[in-house]
Amino acid sequence: MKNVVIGAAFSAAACAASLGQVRVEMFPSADATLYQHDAGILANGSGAHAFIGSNLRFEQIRRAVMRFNVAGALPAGAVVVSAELNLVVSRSQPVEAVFAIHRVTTAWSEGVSDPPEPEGQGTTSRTGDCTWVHKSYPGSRWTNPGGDFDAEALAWMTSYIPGNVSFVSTPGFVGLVQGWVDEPGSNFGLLIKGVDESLEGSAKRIGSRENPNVSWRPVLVVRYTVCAADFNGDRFVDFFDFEAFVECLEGGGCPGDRDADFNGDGFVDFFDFEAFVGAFEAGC
Ligand SMILES: [Ca+2]
Ligand SMILES: [Ca+2]
Ligand SMILES: [Ca+2]
Repeated sequence: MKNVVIGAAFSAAACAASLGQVRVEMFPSADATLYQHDAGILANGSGAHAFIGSNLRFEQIRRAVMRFNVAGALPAGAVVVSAELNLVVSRSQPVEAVFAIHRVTTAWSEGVSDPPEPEGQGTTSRTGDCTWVHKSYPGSRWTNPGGDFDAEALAWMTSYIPGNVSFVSTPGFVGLVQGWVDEPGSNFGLLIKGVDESLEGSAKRIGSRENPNVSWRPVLVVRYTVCAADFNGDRFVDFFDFEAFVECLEGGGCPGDRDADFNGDGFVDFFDFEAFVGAFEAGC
C-alpha cells in the first residue's frame, strides 16, 4: 500500500513536469523571394525584404520561401502544441489579400543577391540564388516554375495596409512543424503565396531575416511539450526508454540533452530511478 502511494506521488510530479509548455521564437535560417520570370534572372536572397502577392505595374507574381532550424531549437521528442508565424508588412497598396503557407517539398538555396531599395524588382540572379525557375541558380531547377510545394494550404493571414500580420496556429501548421522536429532532413521550409494570385496590386513587402530592423524580421513562435518518460526522445514511451534511462543512470551515456538527475534536485541517486519509474508508469 505504501509503495502504491509513493508511486502515485512520483507519477503526479512527473505528469506535472511533462505537461509544462515551452515557448521558443526563432528567425528564419534562410529566406528569399521568387520573382515570376520565365528565365529566372531575378532574385533576392540577401536583401532586407521579401515579397508576396501580385505586382500591379509589372503583372508579376511574388512568393517567399523560408526555412527555420526547428530541430536545432526544440529537443528530440518534443510534441508541438502550436505554431505561429509573425511578419511585418512594410510596403503595400491598399488592397486586401489573403496569403497562405504551404510545405516546400525539395531543397533550395538562399543566395547572395541583394537588390537596391525598395527591392521590388529583385536584381540579377547570382550563383546559389533561388528564383522562379531555379532552386539553386543556375544549374538546379524546381520541377514546377514558382517552387515545389504541397498544394494544400496549412495556415492563412489577411493583409491590407502595412503593419504586423500573423499566420495563427492551425492543425496543419502544427503538423508541418512537428514533421520538421521528427524528420529534420525533410525540412525544406515553407512557401508563402497569395491565395488569389490574379489579384492585381496585392503585393506586400515583408521584412526578411536580413532586415536591419530586428523587429521587422519574420518570427516563428512554437509552443511544445516534452514527455519526461520518453527518455530517448522518439515520441514513444516503451522499454527502450527504460533501458536508456538505466544506462544513463549507470554512467553509460545519456541520450541527447537528457541526464540522470530525473527529479532535477542536483543529485543522481535512487530517487531519480523511482521518479523515472513513476513517470514511465504514468506514460504521456
Ligand atoms: Ca534572405
Ligand atoms: Ca521513447
Ligand atoms: Ca536527482
